[in-house]
Amino acid sequence: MAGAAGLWYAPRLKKRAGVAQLDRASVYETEGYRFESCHPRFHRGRRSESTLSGMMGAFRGLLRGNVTAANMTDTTKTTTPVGGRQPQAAPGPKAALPSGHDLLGWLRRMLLIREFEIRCMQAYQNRLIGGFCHVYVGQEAVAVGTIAAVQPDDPVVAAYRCHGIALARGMDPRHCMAEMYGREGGCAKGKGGSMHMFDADHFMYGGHGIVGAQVPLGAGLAFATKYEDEVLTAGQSDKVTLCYLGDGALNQGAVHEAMNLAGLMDLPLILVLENNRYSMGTAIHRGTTMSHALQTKAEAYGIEFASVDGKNVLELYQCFKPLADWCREHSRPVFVEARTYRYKGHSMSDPRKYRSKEEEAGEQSQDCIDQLANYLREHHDLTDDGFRQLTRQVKSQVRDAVAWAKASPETPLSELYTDVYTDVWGKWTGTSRPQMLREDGD
Ligand SMILES: Cc1ncc(C[n+]2csc(CCOP(=O)(O)OP(=O)(O)O)c2C)c(N)n1
Ligand SMILES: [Mg+2]
Repeated sequence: MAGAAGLWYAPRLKKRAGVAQLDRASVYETEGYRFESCHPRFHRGRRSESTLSGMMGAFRGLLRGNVTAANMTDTTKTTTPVGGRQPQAAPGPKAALPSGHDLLGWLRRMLLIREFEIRCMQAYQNRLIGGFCHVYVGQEAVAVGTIAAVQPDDPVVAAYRCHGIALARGMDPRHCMAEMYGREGGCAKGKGGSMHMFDADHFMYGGHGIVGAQVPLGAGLAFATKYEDEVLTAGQSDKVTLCYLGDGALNQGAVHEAMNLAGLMDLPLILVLENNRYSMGTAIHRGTTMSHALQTKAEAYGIEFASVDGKNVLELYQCFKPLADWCREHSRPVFVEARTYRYKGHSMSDPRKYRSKEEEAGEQSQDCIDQLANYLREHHDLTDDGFRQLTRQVKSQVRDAVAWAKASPETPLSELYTDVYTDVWGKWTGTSRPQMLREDGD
């Protein structure tokens, strides 16, 4: 796991980088265990030994039988929190909204994502796009509102429903569409497709197909930025990592391991839970404990929690921005549930029999694009004509992206083994023995 690997490597990295602070790393002797910590600054505000002795104390208590279900759940008692922290007071008041001009930019981006997705669905039905295809229709406000609240060089990592997030992050729709079409001009040379939108120039570290797999990666990214800032350059951690996950990921072990490390290591990680109510055909309450009180998931790891309306981009931004700023300032993780809905099926082959037409219509009546457009009509000078013009511009941009993708060459076979893994031991040439396995003179 990326985060754990980072922890293990920390003292060695410092040595390699020649950072004098290595000497200040501490060795703890507790309860018969000896372990070495990273630089004390890296453990800001917590004492590792209390974690271990607290755990050992609880363990001994359990053995003696004096820890019961009753006193384990008694929240009125203050105990030394594992990881040294409990969730702290929610950050201050809501953020101010940006200018009307910026809000128009958000509307344009949300329209772009929706049009992009509709064209993807058409192309998929016409068999021009193959493989998996999970569209983001209905969830546009989440990507646009959260990305507007962070800096352009803050790392972003997502699950497989990632076209919208990549576009919100600034990926060129041409490269995104060419990836969908499996063409050489795609962001991953057409080798990843729908689930693997990756754009290092925009600090977008991919869509990921294994449910929850991006969360340890997100923790690792947050660890890397923090380590670089605080240890290698002796500065302040000034980046946050945005890590998106679906409600289905809540039940993945790796997500909980990563949350534990994030809480324990004060990682500047923002987990954005896109709660669209379904994990494939399973409604959240059928597959997830405490689905009515998801703050419990974050509290368990001492992580700050908030739940926001994911269909109202203004409300979302106003709540989310102070949390993101707080995460950056305090270098502490936050967990934000964005309540949203996907209008289409899980993927292209889903007839949506697990939910009613009435439910869908009810959710769509609070459409995120309509809500923002209405606000701009009421509070700024957006006219119906202006809205139509915006829609026309976006349609033409997506038409251009499709034409560009189609004109891009098919990815040649010679690309089959390139960029798959870093060639640490020399280029893999198919039938020859990799360099690492060769004897001298081979
Ligand atoms: C580890 C793992 N288990 C199962 C799957 C199959 N699978 C693909 S998507 C999905 C549902 C995930 O739902 P959610 O996290 O809510 O995301 P959403 O599709 O709603 O965006 C499942 C179970 C997988 N890709 N990876
Ligand atoms: Mg879901």
